[in-house]
Amino acid sequence: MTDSAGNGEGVRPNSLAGDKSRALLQRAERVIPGGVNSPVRAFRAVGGDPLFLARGEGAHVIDVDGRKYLDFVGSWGPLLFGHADPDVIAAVTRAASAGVSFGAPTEAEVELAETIVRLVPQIQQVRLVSSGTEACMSAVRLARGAASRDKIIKFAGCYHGHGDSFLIKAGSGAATLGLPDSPGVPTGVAMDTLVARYNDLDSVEAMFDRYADEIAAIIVEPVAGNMGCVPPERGFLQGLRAICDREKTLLIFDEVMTGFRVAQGGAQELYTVRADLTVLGKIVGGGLPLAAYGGSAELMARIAPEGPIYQAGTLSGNPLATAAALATLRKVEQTRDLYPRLEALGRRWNDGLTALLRARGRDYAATRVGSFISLFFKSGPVRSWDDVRRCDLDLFARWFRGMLARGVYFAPSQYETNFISYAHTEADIDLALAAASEVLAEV
Ligand code: KE4
Repeated sequence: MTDSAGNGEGVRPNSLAGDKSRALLQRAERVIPGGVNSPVRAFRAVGGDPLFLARGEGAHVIDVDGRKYLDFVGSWGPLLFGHADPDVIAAVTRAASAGVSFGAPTEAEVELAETIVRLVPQIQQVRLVSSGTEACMSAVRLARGAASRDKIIKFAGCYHGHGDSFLIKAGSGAATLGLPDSPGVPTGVAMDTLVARYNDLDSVEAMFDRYADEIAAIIVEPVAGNMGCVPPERGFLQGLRAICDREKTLLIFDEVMTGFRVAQGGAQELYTVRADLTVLGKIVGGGLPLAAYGGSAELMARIAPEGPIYQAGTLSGNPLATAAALATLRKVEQTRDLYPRLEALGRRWNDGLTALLRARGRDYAATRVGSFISLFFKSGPVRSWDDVRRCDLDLFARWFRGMLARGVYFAPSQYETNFISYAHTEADIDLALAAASEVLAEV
C-alpha cells in the first residue's frame, strides 16, 4: 500500500531515503529514541526519513543504499579537510595499534596542547575534554568560580551544547524541534541564565542595569551558527569586550564552530577581539570526540588539580582523538592556501546563490563567513533570533528535499549552518548552484 506521495507502507511522507535506510530507521526506532543519537539528525523539521550513511569520501557521503551526495553538513563542522582524510586516518590507525585509552597522560596530549596554545593566541593553558557541551559547561563553571558570581548571559538562538544552563532559548536541534527551553532544567538553574538578543548591545546593557555584580560571564558564539549563520555586526563583539572589561565579567567565546574554521586563530583573529576563555570543538578533534577550553594561565590555574574548580573525564585527551586532532591541526598549520581557498569557494557559492535569488525575484538572506554558509527563507536582513524565527520553515523543507533529491546534502534544519570543506572543488560548488537554480524555480 502506498500513500499519496507514492511512499510505501510505514514510510513517512516525502521520504527520499532508500529501502535500507528506512529499514534501519524502523530497527533503530525500537532501541534508540527517535532512531537517532542526536535529535537534529532525525529530519523531523524537513519531513521524510533520515539517511543512514555508510561512508564518506572527501566532499561526498554515500548512504547505505549506495547513493552518493555532495556533503555540506560535514558532520556539523569538524571535517575541515573532508571525509576520510588520509592523514587523519593514518594517524588514528597508528595510534590505535598502540592502544585505545590509558587514562594516564600521554606525550600526544602535551603536543596537542602546545599546538592549540601556538595557534590560538588568547590561550595560554588548555584542558582537553570530549565534547563541546562539556567544554562549554566547564568554561562557565570556571568563570562562575573565578568571579564568585552565579549568573551568565547567553543569546537567544545560540547553542552551547545541552548543559542545563544553556537550554534556555537555545538554538540548533533544540530550536529545530521547538524545545528551546527544555523540560528537566531546574528553575533555579534557568534563573541564573539571562538571555539577550544577538547583535543588540542595549539588550546586554539592560541585563547589567538589573544584575550588575551578579553576572559571571557572557558566553557567545562570535559568529552565530546555531540559528543558521548570523554574522556579528560591526562593533558587537568589541562592545561585549568593553562591557566585560567595565563590569569585571568574563567574556567566553564559544568557538566550537568558528575555531580553525573562520581563521587559524578563529573568530578572535578574524575580528581582533580578545576572549577571556575560549571553547573549541569540532575541527579541533578532527571528527573524533575531542573538545577543549582554555584561557590565561592565571585563570586556568583554578582548575583541579591545580586549583579548586573541579572538572574531569575518563576519556579526556583520548589517544585516538588526540591523534586525529594533531593530524588535523598540522594540516591547518601547513596548508598554505587553506583559508584563501575556503574563502574563494564560499564566495563562489554565495555570489552564485545571490545571483540566482535576484534572478528569481527572491530577497531571501544568503549569509556567509568564509566557508560557513546559510540561506534564510525570509525577506530582509537577519540580525538575531527574532529575525530567524520568521523564516518560512515549509519553504525551507521543500528546498532541503529538492536539493537532496538532486544529490546535494544540506543540514536538515533552517537553524543550522552548512560548511564547505577544503575537499570541495569549484565544480562541486557549480553543481550545487545548478541544483539550487532548479529548486528555486520549483519551490
Ligand atoms: P557537542 O556537545 O555537540 O560536541 O557541542 C555542542 C556545541 C557547542 N557550541 C557550539 C557553537 C555548537 O555548535 C555545538 C554543537 N553544534 C551542533 C550543530 N549545530 C551539534 C550537532 C548536534 O547536536 O547533533
